[in-house]
Amino acid sequence: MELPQEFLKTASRARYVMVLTGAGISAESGLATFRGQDGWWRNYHPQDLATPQAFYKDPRLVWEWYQWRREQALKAQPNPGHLAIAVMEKLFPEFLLATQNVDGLHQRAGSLKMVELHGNIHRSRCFRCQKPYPSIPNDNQIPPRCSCGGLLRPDVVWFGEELPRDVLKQAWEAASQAQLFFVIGTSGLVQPAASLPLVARRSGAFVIEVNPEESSLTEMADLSLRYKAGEAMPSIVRTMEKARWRKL
Ligand code: BJW
Ligand code: ZN
Repeated sequence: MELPQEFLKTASRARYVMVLTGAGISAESGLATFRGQDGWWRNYHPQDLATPQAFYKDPRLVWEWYQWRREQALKAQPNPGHLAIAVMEKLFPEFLLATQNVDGLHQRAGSLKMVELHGNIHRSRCFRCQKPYPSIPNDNQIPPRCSCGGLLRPDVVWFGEELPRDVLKQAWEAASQAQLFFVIGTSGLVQPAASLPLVARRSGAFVIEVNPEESSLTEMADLSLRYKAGEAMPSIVRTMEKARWRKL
């Protein structure tokens, strides 16, 4: 893959690097995306599954959807895209991965410098008192119950809900400092995550997109690579590593 000189030069000198990922990075691990041909929102309405109102109306349906996805995520393996990002964090003094994914695959690939913007499917919390549960309790009831009697919900961020404040603050700060910003496998339609590359671009970052399809962020990116993440990322990371040795 030919990478332009301007990108290589930025990559060879950058101190601050940020990566935003979306469902597309886990597609090659066999997990469905949201939008697009085989995406969840092809057959389901987001408002029936990914809102607090949906859970209030039919907690069992929502819980079972997440239960199924939890099982799929546990069966899945991190792919070369996840693994390359875990390597990338070692190349730069300041690095942050902000993922919109809830599947836990980045952590399993070894990423440490990361935040989860939309929570994590493997944790739960009480819908009534907000008590956090670091895992999914073994309970015969669907959904399981909190010690207060309330229903447990997955610890994810649904439409209309605020993202965890500390997480968003950290991501916003990293975006405004980034010199190089990767947008990988996201349609860039969901806010506020989709604003992070714009914040970075406004502060002078070089923005590079990796996505086999055009996205709503394509237009603002300095470079768009029409590849699958698992195909492109290992070679991009290797090239950046060499460029840093040589210090172009
Ligand atoms: C590949 C590939 C391969 C395929 N390699 N690529 C401003 C304007 C308009 C609306 C809003 C606004 N601000 C807020 C809103 C409302 C709303 C919103 O953004 N709506 C828009 C959709 C219109 N946002 C919110 O409600 C957010 N909350 C909020 O703003 O709160 C404000 C508030 C403040 C104070 C008090 C209270 C509230 C919350 C958003 C939460 C999103 N939640 C979900 C579910 C999470 C849990 C779960 O997983 O079930 O997050 S929805 C879903 O979309 C999920 C994803 O993280 C998110 C983004 O999707 P993503 O990752 O981009 O996936 P896809 O499928 O869209 O794209 C996949 C891409 O991969 C495609 O481009 C493919 O081509 C590509 N691809 N294979 C690389 N191999
Ligand atoms: Zn409770």
